[in-house]
Amino acid sequence: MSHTSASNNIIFNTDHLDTNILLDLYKAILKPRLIEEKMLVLLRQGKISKWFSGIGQEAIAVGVTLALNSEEYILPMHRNLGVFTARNIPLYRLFAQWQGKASGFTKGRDRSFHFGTQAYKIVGMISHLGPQLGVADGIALASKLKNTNQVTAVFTGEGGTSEGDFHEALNVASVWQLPVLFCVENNGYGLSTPTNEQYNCQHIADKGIGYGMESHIIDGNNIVEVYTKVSDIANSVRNNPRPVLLEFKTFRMRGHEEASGTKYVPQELMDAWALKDPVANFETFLKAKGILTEIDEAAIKNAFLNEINEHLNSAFAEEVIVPDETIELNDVYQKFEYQEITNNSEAKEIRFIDAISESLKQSMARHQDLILMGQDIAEYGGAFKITEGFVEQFGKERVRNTPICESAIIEAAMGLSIAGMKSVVEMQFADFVSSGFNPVVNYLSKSHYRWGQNAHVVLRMPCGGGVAAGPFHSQTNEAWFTKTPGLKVVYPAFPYDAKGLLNTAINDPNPVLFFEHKALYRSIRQEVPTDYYTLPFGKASLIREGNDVSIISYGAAVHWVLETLDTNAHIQADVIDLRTLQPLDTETIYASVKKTGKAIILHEDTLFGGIASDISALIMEHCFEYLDAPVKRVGSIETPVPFAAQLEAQYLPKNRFDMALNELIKY
Ligand SMILES: Cc1ncc(C[n+]2csc(CCOP(=O)(O)OP(=O)(O)O)c2C)c(N)n1
Repeated sequence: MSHTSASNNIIFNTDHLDTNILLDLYKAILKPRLIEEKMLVLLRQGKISKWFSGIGQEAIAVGVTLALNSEEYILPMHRNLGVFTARNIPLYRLFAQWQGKASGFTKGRDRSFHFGTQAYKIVGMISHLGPQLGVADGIALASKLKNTNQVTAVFTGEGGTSEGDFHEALNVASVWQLPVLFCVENNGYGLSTPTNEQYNCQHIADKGIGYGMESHIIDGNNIVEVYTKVSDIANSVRNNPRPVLLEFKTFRMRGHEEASGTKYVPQELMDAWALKDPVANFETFLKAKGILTEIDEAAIKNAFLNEINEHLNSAFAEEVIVPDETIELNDVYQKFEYQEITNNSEAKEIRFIDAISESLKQSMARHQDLILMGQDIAEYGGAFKITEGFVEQFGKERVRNTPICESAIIEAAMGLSIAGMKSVVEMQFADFVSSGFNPVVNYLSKSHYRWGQNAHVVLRMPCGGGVAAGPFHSQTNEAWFTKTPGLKVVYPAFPYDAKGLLNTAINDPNPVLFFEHKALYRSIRQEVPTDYYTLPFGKASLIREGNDVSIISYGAAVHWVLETLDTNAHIQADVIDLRTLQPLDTETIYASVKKTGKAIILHEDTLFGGIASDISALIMEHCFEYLDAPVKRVGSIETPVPFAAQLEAQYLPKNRFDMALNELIKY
């Protein structure tokens, strides 16, 4: 039976679909519409807060979701209620989520569609829109590496395609031939911005050619077209993994969110698109074909309305969350049962850089699901040659050269974690993490707290000055991250610590920023066990003991402390090498300060807002009665890191430390 028919403005070609599928599509597209209509009433009654309407766009979310298998991940956006309903999430959980109740998905910690759920293979957005696209790359990479023959679908509006994340994610997906369906819902406006102020080409699908990527334009108001075309494309991608760019033409029939209105949208545009309503047109079509009777329609709608009301009642009846600080704090990080691994293997004197390399190599051998990613890390061995020879040993699938796409690669690392794998990402220089800053501080750091999803990712950060490399290859930017709950920050000073702590970082399921000072790479040597071992986070090392003063430091600055003490034999100091900054070993600091009565903190970072400020404040708060002098901080001067050697020497605190220490001793 051929069902090609025009209904108002939409042609439904149902040649290959039987009646049951058509009715399933109808029910699936109707449900989010009925829920939204109810939400709009509740909004007017002041019973819910913000609402981002997807009315008029339901065919896309629903059609794409039904075209995928339930085991395949979908990464929806703020207008994609249809993804959630088509995956059959119990409605009370959605309602509870929107009301900030405990049986939602984020325990009241995030709003609207900002959540994911592994049970339904849905990964919700963060507000920044674009990062979803790179996360999809990571999930797809995992499925490609595991040969699961699955596709991943990710959504964005046309506004979101202007973000760098879009470009990076499509580029990476194409270079790596990842099975991702990039679904662009082109609904005419990004908040109030029309498409001609958003991009300057005819169709977003045209951009596919620039990425070497197949693309299609699909009528986003036609549920049959969306479902059949996406089903065909998804099948083809499962057999032949590759990314595909899909542009769905549609229209946003309501305001960006309900409070923002639609005054800036010409009425004739609204009227024209109202004629293309995806639900009403499909309903009319099905009735005209005798597939849907009036009686069936009433029964279906009644059943949905009853379900909505029943589930709403239980969400409204649920108690509000009673805040408990301990519960909140305990959910920031995934629990990590640290396993102490020691060995009696022979020790060899190696350089700092060799210790990092050994750790990576032994961890790669230990964890088959560990992937290394970074610019030039494969055959070339990385900017510092740390991964030289790794490709021969572990293959190019696991030792991955990346395009210069810090955001997309960090997002892809998040995606790998969602798909149950782990990764180490090498920043070529720690300075360049700023190009991937958003996913670190907003995606990786907050996911566990928001919806219980860990980010099993280590970012390796070759950092620091003293190498005459100027403002963009010398920074020590740990304070950008110690400020952000959800991240761990490790900063070793010695080869032994570097190896053991990097091994632990790779075992830890939380996001870890691992700082490696470049000036230490080839200058610091130490006896290090040749076999694999771990060291715990949050344990400083007391590398010298004395009663005069507590010197607290980390990274290259620890070596400046030791050099200074070598020329000041009259000073007997406790020297505390923090080793990890988050978690911070405050116990060791307090015990030492209570013993010596004096504390000085030296770090390479500039002082204002650096971690020395916090350590100083903590000492004041916890050890005030024991102090014989004000706590001293010594750091770099408040300028960018200068290039010329004599300027850099003035910038760095190394030469000022001696005087500051002696002043404190004399106080
Ligand atoms: C990085 C970032 N910039 C700005 C915003 C504010 N904002 C939220 S949604 C939106 C419009 C998005 O337009 P589009 O991607 O076309 O999706 P639509 O809302 O039309 O579905 C804007 C500007 C944001 N959330 N994140």
